[in-house]
Amino acid sequence: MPDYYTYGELTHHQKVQLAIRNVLAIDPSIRPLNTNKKPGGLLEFPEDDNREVIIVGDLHANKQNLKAILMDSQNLYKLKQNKAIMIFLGDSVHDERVGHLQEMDTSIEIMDIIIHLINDYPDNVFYLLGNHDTFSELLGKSGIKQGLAYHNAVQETRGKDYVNLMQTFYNSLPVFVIHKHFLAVHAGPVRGGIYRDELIDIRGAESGPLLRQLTWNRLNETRSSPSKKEYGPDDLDRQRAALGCSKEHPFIVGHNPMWKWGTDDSVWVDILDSKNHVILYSNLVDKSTYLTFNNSLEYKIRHADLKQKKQKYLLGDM
Ligand SMILES: [Mn+2]
Repeated sequence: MPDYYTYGELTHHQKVQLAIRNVLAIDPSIRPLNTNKKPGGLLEFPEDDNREVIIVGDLHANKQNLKAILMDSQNLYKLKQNKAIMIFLGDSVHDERVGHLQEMDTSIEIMDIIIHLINDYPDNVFYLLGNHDTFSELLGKSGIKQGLAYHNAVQETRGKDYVNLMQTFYNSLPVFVIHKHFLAVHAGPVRGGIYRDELIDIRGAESGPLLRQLTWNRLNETRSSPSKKEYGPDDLDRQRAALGCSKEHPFIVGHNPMWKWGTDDSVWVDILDSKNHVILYSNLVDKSTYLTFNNSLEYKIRHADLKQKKQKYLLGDM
């Protein structure tokens, strides 16, 4: 990497290398080191951190929504001024719309934008690992192996080394957020809850099943005894209690859209008897939904304007 450069001069490889370095260099007071002295799975923002928080749900390759959120309410400017942080709940790749499951170019493009954001604002932009953030051939939908298709597309466009760098990037990501005003994770709590140290050590030798639960669990919809892969309102409360949080502490997740229960939006508040629980998706074509916390336990559900014209000028080549 040259000493002096403009971002556009870097190669794609250098950009993702820089992002890995930035993610691993998050201040250990916010990202505590695990038992192997490596950056752990937990982001824990200090009590005196009063910056606004912008939370983006699963984008599933919808870069228009991401750009609209950056432009909405001066959000990009607030990141620049260190007045806000942005937390992605994971699963930014893989267009999930019927008829688009095979398209992977948009996944590559949206990760380029997120990597750019992390590199421009490493103290303000945080990306949590989602279950789609992988090249695993085990990941699929409707018979299409999305992980493998993404792997092949990235390899074809950027080469094998770049695939390895992206895998390193995904392996470097934090998984869970503790903030004085909310908790956040991609999918949901571990059944029964786990402790702070376990969240920090989430990539430890014995932690695979816990990491899997945090990135795959779904809210139990049958209201019968939940399976190991499903959480219920009790699990949300136990997870809060294990972290010393009250039952009022909002618990924000993505992963598990609930359109079959109704709504033309992509946010579900306290659904199925859950309390102080939000499921957020940000991938709709006609709505760009996101959340903000402004120094209280009360969040705002926001919709970014999808018709604004200033994007090109302010976002440049993002
Ligand atoms: Mn997911």
